[in-house]
Amino acid sequence: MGAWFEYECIECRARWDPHLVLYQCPRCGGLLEIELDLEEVREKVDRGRWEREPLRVWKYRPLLPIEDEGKIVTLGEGGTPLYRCRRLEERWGIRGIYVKYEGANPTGSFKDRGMTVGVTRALELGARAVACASTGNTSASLAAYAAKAGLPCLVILPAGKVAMGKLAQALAYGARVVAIRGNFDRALSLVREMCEAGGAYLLNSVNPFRPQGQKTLAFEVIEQLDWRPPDRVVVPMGNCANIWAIYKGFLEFQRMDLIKEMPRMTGIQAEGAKPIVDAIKRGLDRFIPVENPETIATAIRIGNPVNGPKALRAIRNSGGTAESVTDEEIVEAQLLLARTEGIGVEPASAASLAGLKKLVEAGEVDRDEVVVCVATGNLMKDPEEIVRVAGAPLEVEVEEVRGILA
Ligand code: AN7
Repeated sequence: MGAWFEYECIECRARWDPHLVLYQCPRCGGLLEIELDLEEVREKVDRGRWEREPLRVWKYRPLLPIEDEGKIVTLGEGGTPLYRCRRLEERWGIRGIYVKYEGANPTGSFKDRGMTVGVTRALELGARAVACASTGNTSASLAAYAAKAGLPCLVILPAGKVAMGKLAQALAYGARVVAIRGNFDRALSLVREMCEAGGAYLLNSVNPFRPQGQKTLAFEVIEQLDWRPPDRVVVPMGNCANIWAIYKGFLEFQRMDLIKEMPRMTGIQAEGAKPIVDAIKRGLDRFIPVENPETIATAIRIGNPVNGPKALRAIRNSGGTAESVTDEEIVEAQLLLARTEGIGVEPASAASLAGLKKLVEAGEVDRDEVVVCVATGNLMKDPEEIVRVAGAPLEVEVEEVRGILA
């Protein structure tokens, strides 16, 4: 290998120069991945120094495929808490439940891990603008990092289906925001065509530099659990990059002999948008896209996940599984997590916890396992449904308050 990292096609295994701008394999059209020369990485890692450094994405610089440290665009992402949920463990009778709280990232979701690397790469490759399609969080994150980098940013959203908090973020950070009368899948194919025709650098997760940043979640979990991998990691799936990225992180640590066992990667989708869950349950090699995806968890309202083939590999290669949850189960888990553990997450994030509960009740997950649920985004992103379910506050005249509270 010439450089210490290259593109590799997950289908035909062809390798490509990482200085090209590629979003798919030029030979077969397959999804691309970044492969590192792990021997070279190993030489750069000083384990003793590593363990003393605080958690954050760029702590793992030797495993992050960028070339010019002077170009790094960072808002201080990563280093999110891993909460042990003892009250939930007791309630559900499970040995270990942890929540990796990605809502603590600079723009409130896990996307920041990928964008710090992706936007840095955009600068390295000389991009003059960046773009994405989004159900909300990707656009909020990209808009912030583009602002920090001084790059113009275009985002295409499904009209009326992006939570208010996320929309406000993209607008505040100065992105050019276009809403189409169509769903996310349509928005992505549009922006992809535009980027491939030249112009902007595409920062959806078909760009394999994004998952390279997101894989640091796995590294942090391993360190936070004192180098003992959990039995299972449960991840909500939309476009399906994150479950792959986390799997990839564990795989790299395994290949570097830093861990022995690979956690079982377990993906959760919403009932109305579950092409990957269907493929896993029916043992299919390919998934069948869902025409009109629908769920209250708008972040994962995606019917044709571009990274589906990667998700199927992550789940199958790690001995994991997949499950779907209803909107009711999602909201119930969201409230439960907030009320028993003090952790505020958005609906899509609560899908991981709702899925864990369902899998344990079905006997598919052993109560003796230690499980990490990934809480991908912050409660404050998408507060409307919660206010509706939890009930608006009681509104009274000033003089009436004492009477009510007495
Ligand atoms: C909170 O922002 O696709 O399976 O455009 O915002 O890696 O797609 C968001 C996805 C889970 C799913 N949880 O992750 C977008 C977008 C939250 C999310 C997912 C998303 P992937």
